[in-house]
Parts: sequence; C-alpha cells; structure tokens
Amino acid sequence: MAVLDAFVEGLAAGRIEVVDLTATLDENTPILMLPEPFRNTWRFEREEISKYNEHGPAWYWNNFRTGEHTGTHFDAPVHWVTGRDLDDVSQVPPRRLIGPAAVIDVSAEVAKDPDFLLEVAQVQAWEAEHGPLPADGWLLLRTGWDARSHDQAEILNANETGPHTPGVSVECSRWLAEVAPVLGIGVETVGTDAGAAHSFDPPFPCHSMLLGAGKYGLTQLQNLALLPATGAVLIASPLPIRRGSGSPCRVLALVER
Ligand code: 23J
Ligand code: MN
Repeated sequence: MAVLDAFVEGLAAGRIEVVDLTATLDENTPILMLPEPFRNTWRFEREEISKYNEHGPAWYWNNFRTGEHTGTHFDAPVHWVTGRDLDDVSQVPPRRLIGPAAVIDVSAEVAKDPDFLLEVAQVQAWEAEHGPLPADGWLLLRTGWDARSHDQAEILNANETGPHTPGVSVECSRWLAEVAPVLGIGVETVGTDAGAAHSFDPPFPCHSMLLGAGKYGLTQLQNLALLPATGAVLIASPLPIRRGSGSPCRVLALVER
C-alpha cells in the first residue's frame, strides 16, 4: 500500500493515536522569570475585537500579544548568541519539524531532587535498553513537571536561591549538541535548561551548546507519560516568524497502538 494511504488508514482505524503535547495557551500560562537586570517575555494577553455584537454581528475574534517563548514553544538556533548566524524560526527546514521521538523517563529521580540533571551515562543506559537515539529525532525529557504547568509558582519552584527545576548537565548538553544525532531536546519545564543553569559554567549550557550546534529546543510539553520510549513520531509546528527566535508551537505525537 502507498505509505500515505496506510497512514490515513491507520489514523481512521485508531491504530495511530494523536497525542497533544501542547499546553493550552491563556492569560495564566506560566512564563520563564529571569532575575534583574534582564528583561522578561510577555505573558499571553488578548483583546476582543468583536463577539456577535455591534463590532461584528456574526463573528467572534480576538487580538493577542505574547512572547515568542511563552507556553509550549520552539527555540530556534538564533535564539542564543552561539547560534546567531544560524537559522531563525522561519528558516528551520519543514522536513526537520517532523521526526522520531525518544522519551527518557527521569520522573523518579526528579521526585527526589528537583535540581536533577540528566547525565550522559543515563542516556547511554537508556540506549543500551532501547537502542541508539534516533537520527534527526527528538530527545524528550520526561520529568513529571507537566503536573505543575497550571501554576506559575509551582512550575518555577523558586526560593531565595532561585528556581529549582530539572534539566541537563553541562557535559550532557555538550554530548547532545556534538555527539548525539538528535535534532534537539524537548522538556516539560519553562526552559530547556535547569532552573540553576544561570550558575553553570558555561551558563545555560543546553541553550548555548544545542542552539550553537544548529539544534532546537521544545519547552513546556505535556502528556509525555502517554508516549512509548521509542517509536512515536513528533510534529512541531512553530509559526514562521521572519527573523523570529522561536514561536509558540503546537506539538503533536503520533503513537502506534
Ligand atoms: C532566555 C534566557 C534564558 C533562558 C531562556 C530564554 C529560555 O528558557 C527560553 O525560553 O528559551 S533559560
Ligand atoms: Mn525558549
């Protein structure tokens, strides 16, 4: 059978399930909060244009404003200074917006330590069990943090020493950027870097190294628990904002049942 016919038949028969990995976007969608003196992104805000009323009797629509990095979103290489000469979000080849996903579940470790950092050895242990990371695919970091996505304070988990959220170690960031064949990393937190990554050497290693290597980030994903460790296909669809550093993004996973 032609491959797209088989695909459509699989969808119709329910053998391919579509799992939405996107957080709903509204005025309460949590955002990253950088400390002084840095500026922060806008929340999602909107203004009604008309709602079946004198401003438009048969139609409802809104204007909105938000940041490129608000809610579930895509980080393009140009977001970081290390990737300043690389692709902006409109230049990312569409072919690279669809690819296989590997899911590594570290939620047990994160439950014990919110500052948990993924290390190379743990990814290699995952590979020993599941096979090599997919070429031109995503590594998705399942932390359980999506349970906090409804609440700004819970998702940031900050105290007087700053935010405490899981992420990737410096060494593992370098390995994912330079050695692993992945397109990028997807996380459940508000940024691909750990909450404490401002204090790492270099700071924000995941952003710095992956984006500098022309790779991508996906943040504030949910429903990763519904995905198998291997075999899901991920579709990320950022808006092609010209010269944009990223974009709010619908992220879907196709899962064979
Ligand atoms: C700017 C500065 C630091 C970080 C970020 C943005 C993000 O996490 C982001 O959304 O790209 S850590
Ligand atoms: Mn971002």
